[in-house]
Amino acid sequence: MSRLVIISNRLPVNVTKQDGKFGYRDSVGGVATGISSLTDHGEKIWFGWPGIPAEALTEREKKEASETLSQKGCYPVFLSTSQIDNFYSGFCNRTIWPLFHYFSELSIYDESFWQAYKSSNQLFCDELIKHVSEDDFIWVHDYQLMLLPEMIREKLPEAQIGFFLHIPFPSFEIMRELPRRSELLNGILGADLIGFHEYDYVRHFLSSVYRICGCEHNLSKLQIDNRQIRVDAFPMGIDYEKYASIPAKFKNKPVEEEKPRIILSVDRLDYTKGIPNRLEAYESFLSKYPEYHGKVRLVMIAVPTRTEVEEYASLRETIEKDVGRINGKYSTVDWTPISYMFRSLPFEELSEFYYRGDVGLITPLRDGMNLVAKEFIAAQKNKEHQAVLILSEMAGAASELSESIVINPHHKDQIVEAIKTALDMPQEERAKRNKMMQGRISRYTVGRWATEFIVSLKEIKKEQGRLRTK
Ligand code: ADQ
Repeated sequence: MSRLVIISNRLPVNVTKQDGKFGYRDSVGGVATGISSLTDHGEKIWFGWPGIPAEALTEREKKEASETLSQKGCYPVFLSTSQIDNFYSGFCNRTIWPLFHYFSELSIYDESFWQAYKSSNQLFCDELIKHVSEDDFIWVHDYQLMLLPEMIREKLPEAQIGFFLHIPFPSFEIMRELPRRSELLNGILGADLIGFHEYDYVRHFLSSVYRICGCEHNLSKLQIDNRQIRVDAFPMGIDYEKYASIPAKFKNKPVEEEKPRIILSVDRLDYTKGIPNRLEAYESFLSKYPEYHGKVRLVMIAVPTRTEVEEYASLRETIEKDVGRINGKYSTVDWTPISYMFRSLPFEELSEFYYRGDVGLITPLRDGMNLVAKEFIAAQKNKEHQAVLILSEMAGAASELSESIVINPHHKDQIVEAIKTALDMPQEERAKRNKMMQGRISRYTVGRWATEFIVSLKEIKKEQGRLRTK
């Protein structure tokens, strides 16, 4: 019986070691939730880095951790400290991440980063090959593993391989800047099914493949060496019920209109998320509409991320200075205009903020999808006082959440007016807009996303079988 094999940079289990003792903590992100709802596709196994540097473990300890993890269907790929620095913090987060989000001025190309990227992808491949066969369905995730589909194909020519990119795929004009562009594209083209969140990313990918590798496409199909490849959009959803059922938990707490009303923002502290732009617009709003002083509060929750990369540390400083300046300028004894939290919140706390928010302010400069926007809208289900979502057109989610107030994050005055419009929007209008968006995101959940991807991968296998027997 074929199995479903997932490969991502991180395993859904985090391994820690303290005083010689191992700890295993599940970190169930969106992908793991989607995969867990795939009940009809046989056994599922997962490959990824368990979050601990290889040097922290002896050979015996690695064996012990591997045995424990394999009971959870997880197979660890142990990355060394140098691979974590040059592969993960280097090529992944200082070369690819900024470039694919259109921050080309921040993208650094360093030959040692590239070598580490290749050798790390090879390490994932070597681990995988020990455990899988050509009967399995292999699903590779994200920008850290773009060379992997081709590497697996070399070892298992008949394997069914899917690849999904969670970040934007940039236009050819950006992609052409990358010194290793053709190696990366050929790496991805080792897959049979290539998925993106949005049609725009599909279009960009096909155009780069044509202009850089010379491969023509027919709609969403490509033919390489007698192998047909499908490229398509699979917009990732959320576990809708988990967020839609939030209000039940707060039933006993009277949630009349909050005083002051809450403008909520939640993201990783990343330069792609447009946090300084958001603060600048909020400051401008306070200056233009003084009648809202004391009546609104921006609650900004930023999760620490990639703190070892310089740009993230300096961004944090900028944000903290901005928050301090705005609070210094406008605070009174009874009112602080911004509450800023620099930490990750457990689901219970995060959901309380989603529930209490009056306006969701999500302003990324680029974002593959942005699941926070969908979670916020789902959390409005069954709530008496509906909130309004303000969403950047640069987030993949904007095409499914078109009833939100869609803004250009570079247009400060537009954000200012959007905040005013959101605060003044009548209840019926809020409810009408949210209902339409909830309808859409409740149908296209993360479970459906995973199912459609895997079913498409299986269809391609059948199709290829037919082509071969013709
Ligand atoms: P991210 O850039 O991390 O993901 P996003 O999709 O918005 O962006 O968030 C992922 C998850 O993080 C959400 O489920 C959210 O609840 C959680 N989260 C955010 N802030 C939190 C906090 N303070 N505390 C606890 N949890 C928090 C990347 C891409 C996105 C794409 C996803 C999925 O950059 O564009 O949507 O992958 O493909």
